[in-house]
Amino acid sequence: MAEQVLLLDFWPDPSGVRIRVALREKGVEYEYREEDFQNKSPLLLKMNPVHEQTPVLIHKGKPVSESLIIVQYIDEVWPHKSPLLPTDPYEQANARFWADYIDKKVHYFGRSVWETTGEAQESAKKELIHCFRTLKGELGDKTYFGGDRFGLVDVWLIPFYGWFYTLETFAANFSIAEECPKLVTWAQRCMERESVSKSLPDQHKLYDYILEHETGQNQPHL
Ligand SMILES: N[C@@H](CCC(=O)N[C@@H](CS)C(=O)NCC(=O)O)C(=O)O
Repeated sequence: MAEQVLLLDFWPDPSGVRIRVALREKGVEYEYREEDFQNKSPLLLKMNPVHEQTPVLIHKGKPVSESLIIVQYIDEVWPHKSPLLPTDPYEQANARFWADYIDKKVHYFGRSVWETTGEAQESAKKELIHCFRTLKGELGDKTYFGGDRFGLVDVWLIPFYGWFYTLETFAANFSIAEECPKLVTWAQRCMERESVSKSLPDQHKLYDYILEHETGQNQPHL
């Protein structure tokens, strides 16, 4: 492997999905190594001693951690194919704003849907739909959040498309396609990209994982 790119990852993790998508968009060959959080590898502990978390990208022996930092690093190291971040500083700040929004809101309320029941779940569903509608407003009539080009915000949001089946199964009377058809159309468009379809975990496998692990204690939280 000419570039010596190794990804320490955990298959259901949306942060890891982003790195896989970004590397595939760039056509970067990489070695994938799955982590076991019950028994973290010495390499993970050495490469990310501060957080001891995946994803970690190890490039030429040097580690880069935190998904937003990793994706920006990938964009800078392999700038020629499919730029993911806009070059204009304002547009770049705007893309980072939406990535931050997705991390804080979509991730949080998405998990709340399967972690709660009753009124709390109803409230999480409403908040999540509000987030999706807000994002739909940002997408507008564009092909991608990045305009004609698939970019950072698309990379940030698309892993959650893999959660839709789980969310709709955990919560009764919940159809994201009915609530936000435009967002589902955008996601389906993204899924036509090999970088995305090859990187997202199977939705049923993800549901089984969440059902088994994410409602208990002491498990890694997605
Ligand atoms: N802010 C980090 C979050 C990474 C993260 O949450 N990783 C989880 C994946 S499940 C993890 O490593 N959990 C194991 C642990 O915290 O011990 C990023 O964006 O890369």
